[in-house]
Amino acid sequence: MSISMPKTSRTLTSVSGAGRRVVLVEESVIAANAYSRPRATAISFPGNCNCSGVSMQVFGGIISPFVRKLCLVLEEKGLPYELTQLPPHAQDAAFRAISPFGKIPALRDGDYGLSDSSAIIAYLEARHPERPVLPAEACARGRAMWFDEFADTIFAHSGLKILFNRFVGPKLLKLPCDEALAVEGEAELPESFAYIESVAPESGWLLGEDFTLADIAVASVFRSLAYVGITPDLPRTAAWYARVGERPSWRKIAEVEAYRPKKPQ
Ligand SMILES: N[C@@H](CCC(=O)N[C@@H](CS)C(=O)NCC(=O)O)C(=O)O
Repeated sequence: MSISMPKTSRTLTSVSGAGRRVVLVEESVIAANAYSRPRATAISFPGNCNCSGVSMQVFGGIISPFVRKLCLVLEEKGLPYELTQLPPHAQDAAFRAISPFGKIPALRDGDYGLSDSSAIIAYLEARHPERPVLPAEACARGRAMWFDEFADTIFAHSGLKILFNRFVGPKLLKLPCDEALAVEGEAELPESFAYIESVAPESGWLLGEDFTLADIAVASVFRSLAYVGITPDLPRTAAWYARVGERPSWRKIAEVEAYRPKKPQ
């Protein structure tokens, strides 16, 4: 998919939001931007740890399941970061320097940069092993990676055909929509839904007692599908997804997702 590039301008703005500090450090005037709201967006999150200052910067719009997945991992780990919402292929130099193919998300950590949500999460897990999102035990670790891979390359692969062609393209980018592709995605999704229902636990999480990347990756795709009116309706899946929704990390990201900057006067 190719996306035409926005023109951007930058200003420094501070706002307060929902009982916690939200700092808008950059305004990007982005015409019909699928991945950021117009006039959004770099938002700093103090994190739950005692770290002061923000060193990590995430690039990408939160509507993307891959960007949301990464932000949820950062929240679960209590790491402070700044989210700069921009679309794939944005010309922002800092972003392009670390995302060679223009894909979102990308992460900058000091002078280190990386793209691809799974690669970034592997890096974060190695660098910040406290509050793990990947199990240490070999079989469980393999299963976690399987769910991440399933979520990204099977579930999201089908879901994004619908999201792009029924929401992002026509509503945000004003691009013509490929309805045939959306229909194809719709036809593919039930197989993923049936699989998720077959593995969704009656209680707890996909890998047992610990909430892991497996839950984050799969739930994040469902959240993106909500933009096109698709919600989990199979019973075990719906109950598991509701439990995910209770996580403080999920609630925080939901706030970000609901956040609308005030229009300039
Ligand atoms: N496997 C990658 C997928 C990233 C990805 O495809 N992101 C989409 C946005 S949801 C994108 O950047 N698309 C633009 C493109 O494929 O050129 C990850 O997990 O980060």
